[in-house]
Amino acid sequence: LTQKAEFRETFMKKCLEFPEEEHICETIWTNFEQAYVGKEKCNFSDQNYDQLLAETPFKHPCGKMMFWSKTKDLVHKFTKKRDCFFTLEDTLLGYVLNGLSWCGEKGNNETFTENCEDCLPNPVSSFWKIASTRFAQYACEGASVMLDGERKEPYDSNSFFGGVEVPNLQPPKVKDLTVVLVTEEIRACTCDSLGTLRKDLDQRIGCACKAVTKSRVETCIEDNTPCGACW
Ligand code: N1C
Repeated sequence: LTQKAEFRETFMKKCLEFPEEEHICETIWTNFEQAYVGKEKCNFSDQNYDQLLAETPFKHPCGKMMFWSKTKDLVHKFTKKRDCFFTLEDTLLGYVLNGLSWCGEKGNNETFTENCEDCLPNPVSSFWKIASTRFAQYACEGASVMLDGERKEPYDSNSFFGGVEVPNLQPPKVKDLTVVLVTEEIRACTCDSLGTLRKDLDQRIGCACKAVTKSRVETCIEDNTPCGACW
């Protein structure tokens, strides 16, 4: 199997798991491929994904969004099989492309899955940048973010969350942000103590911080604690 055939199989298998109809996955694959095939992997433009994103609109409730930064495994364990929060990886494209790496090359129609991310912007970084932008723009009402309270700077203005998603939250559509700060020990937290978050977030968007221990979140995952009852 060529890298492309193997990559296509992975893509289709994950797409069908979602669960989508076969012809929809075929269409998405075609749009996905045309974004990067035959193009140089370096200096990649976000606009290459416009068609793909236009053909694959978000369908989850805009008032149940969960962002994250440096809490990838925990947040996905938490949102999985729950309908109270949706991360980008709980949407079709985010689910399919999470953990994958892809790029093309000028002059041929191959797909490569290695060394795709050794220059910036590349097809992978561009995808997460544009997908995160659109994901944040789609948010409404109350949004949440899970941050790692054990880091020196749980909120990093240079992360995808701080640099791309926070500036793309649209007030007055988005009313407030709940920060779920995951810690080892029980403690208090405020949005003002999270670096430049309060400054980076539009003044019209309210902000509340809730500290919750990692073991509490793990218990909520195990017990399938209902929405809103974990913190
Ligand atoms: O830089 P980050 O986290 O703050 O980005 C996370 C933020 C989330 O809210 C997502 O909506 O941005 C979105 N996002 C993804 O959904 C995603 N899936 C996989 C951003 N990045 C994503 N990845 C990969 O993880 C991607 O390759 C990028 O480089 C990392 C970012 O993880 P992070 O630094 O923990």
